[in-house]
This record gives sequence, C-alpha cells and structure tokens, in this order.
Amino acid sequence: HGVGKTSIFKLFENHEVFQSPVVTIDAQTIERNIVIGPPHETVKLYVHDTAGQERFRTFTRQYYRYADIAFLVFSITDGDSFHHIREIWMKEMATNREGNIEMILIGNKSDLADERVNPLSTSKQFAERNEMKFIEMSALKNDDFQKLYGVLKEAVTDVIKKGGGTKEEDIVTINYDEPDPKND
Ligand SMILES: Nc1nc2c(ncn2[C@@H]2O[C@H](COP(=O)(O)OP(=O)(O)OP(=O)(O)O)[C@@H](O)[C@H]2O)c(=O)[nH]1
Ligand SMILES: [Mg+2]
Repeated sequence: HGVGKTSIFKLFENHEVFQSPVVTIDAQTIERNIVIGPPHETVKLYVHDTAGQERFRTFTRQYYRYADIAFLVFSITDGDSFHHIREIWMKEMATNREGNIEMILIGNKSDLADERVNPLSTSKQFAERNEMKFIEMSALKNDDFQKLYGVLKEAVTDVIKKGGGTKEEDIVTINYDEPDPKND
C-alpha cells in the first residue's frame, strides 16, 4: 500500500486528481516552470516521482543525489510510513545527498480522517525540529493542488535565497547532433 507519491505527482502535473495509480517501478520526470518573487523570477524545475519500495532503492538514489528539494511523503493512516521518514528517508538524504537539501514533509490522505493514526501535532513538531516545511493534504482533492504548489514555491524561494540551484549560464549543453570535425 503506497502513501500516495504518484497520486501527488500527478495532481501537481495535471492540476487534477489521478484515478488509478499503479506501483511505481520506473521513475517519471516532468519539467515545470515556477514563478517566485517579487521580484518575479522564473525557475525551471525537474520533478521526479520515484519508487517507494525498498527493492528499488539503489536505483532511486540517483534521483535525490543532486536534488535541491525533497518531498518526504507519509500517510496519516499508516504509522509505519511516518516512522520510515525518520528511520529511512532522512538518513537516506543525509547519506546520499551531496550538500544541502530542502525537505518538505507531506502527511497525505488527510481525507481519511477516521483512519488517522499519526496526529497532526506530532508531525508538525517533528517537521519544526528538523527544519522541514510541512503540509497535510489529500491527493484525491483537486483543491489541495494549491497547498502543494504553495509549499513548493516557499521551498524554491529558500533554495534560491541560499544560493542553491543551477544558473542557466552554468548549464553546459552538449550538442550531439553536430557532425564531428573533419580530420584532414
Ligand atoms: N484516500 C486516499 N487515497 C489515496 C490518496 N493518495 C493516494 N491514495 C491511494 O493510495 C494508493 C497508493 O497510491 P500511489 O500514488 O500509487 O502511492 P505511491 O506512494 O506512489 O506508491 P509506490 O509507487 O508503490 O511507492 C492508491 O490506491 C491511491 O489511489 C489520498 O490522499 N487519499
Ligand atoms: Mg508511485
């Protein structure tokens, strides 16, 4: 039972609830511009949806090794998923990320209030202690797109403020289509 990473990713991609996600094996990536400010600044983001299951972990690492921002997602209805944030994912970030990473903690499935096992106050306090941003949301609610977008904007702003990210002029584009220079 997944915590809803693909569902959140799809909500972000389409601004709309995604009905039938399947277990993620191969990661997916989308490219999106986000405008922060004032002063207005356009930032290009590459957003990856990765596999949660342990057997894919080695493969998944490449996606956060150089990431500036990580969404750490648990389900408010799943106690283990919250423990995994601390026991697995924060350690993963500390060990495998080169340099600083901005972390956003997401308590997903907030629509299942009757099945809640992770109290809001506990998650909130945990996030504060670990200097993470935090939201609770439901990937099955179109309106929660705004929450997700809002917290991401804050995180991007912080990354830029701290001098993170890669400037356009620092990106080297290799043109593979160019013919080899003639050896004569
Ligand atoms: N009620 C409810 N169900 C959700 C929510 N988000 C996801 N789900 C359901 O939870 C199940 C797993 O969702 P996924 O998005 O595939 O989870 P995942 O984290 O990507 O899982 P892995 O790819 O296996 O790591 C699906 O049946 C979703 O429809 C939510 O906010 N509320
Ligand atoms: Mg998935």
